Amino acid sequence: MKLYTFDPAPNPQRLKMFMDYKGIEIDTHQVNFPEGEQRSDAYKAIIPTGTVPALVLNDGRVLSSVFAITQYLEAIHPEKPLLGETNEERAVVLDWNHRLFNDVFRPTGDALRNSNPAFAGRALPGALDTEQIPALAERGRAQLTHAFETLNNELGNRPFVAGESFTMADIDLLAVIKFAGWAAKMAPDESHAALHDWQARAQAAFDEGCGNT
Ligand SMILES: N[C@@H](CCC(=O)N[C@@H](CS)C(=O)NCC(=O)O)C(=O)O
Repeated sequence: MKLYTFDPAPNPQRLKMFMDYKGIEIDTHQVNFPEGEQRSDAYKAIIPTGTVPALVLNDGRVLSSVFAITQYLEAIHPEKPLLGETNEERAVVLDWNHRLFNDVFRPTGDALRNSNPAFAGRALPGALDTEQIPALAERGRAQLTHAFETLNNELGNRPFVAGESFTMADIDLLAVIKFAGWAAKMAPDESHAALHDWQARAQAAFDEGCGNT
């Protein structure tokens, strides 16, 4: 099994936090993003999507999404579960993974990649080169504003994103708030008290789980 990743990028961050919390170590190649290694023919011959993270299984099959990689790793390392323990919890965590990816991660990526000159000609992650569409950056920012508002309303009534326990849904939200901070220069403001309280609680639970306290 071999992991291809670039730890500072946002989706790799989600996976790194999952692995750090659970104490999982894997033979890893850090893809050289600054030099565009993910866009090279050699990389795409191994990982056709040209994205990170990607996990090559022992039988040669490739997993190219954090969703699938975390499902697989949780199945073979069930200790310190992060994806829920009952059928209902697993479904709720999966629902949050999907929602946070579509409604918060992707809009943040849109805001960055459709406005920053560094992404001119490659406004989408991966192998398809596309031009920037400035209106998508605006739409991404509007989606982020809406997401902070709705998350703040929802997180006032329970300790963690998916309920009573710290899960991958909390890791996803911690990671995307960090991503939005540098990529879109947007963060929860003083009106988002519940979101701030949750953030402190979730960060403490993460640090404790990693053994950093
Ligand atoms: N669906 C993938 C998304 C992977 C993705 O978009 N990765 C970005 C880094 S966060 C990437 O590889 N970008 C390549 C590029 O910008 O060239 C997942 O769930 O992990």
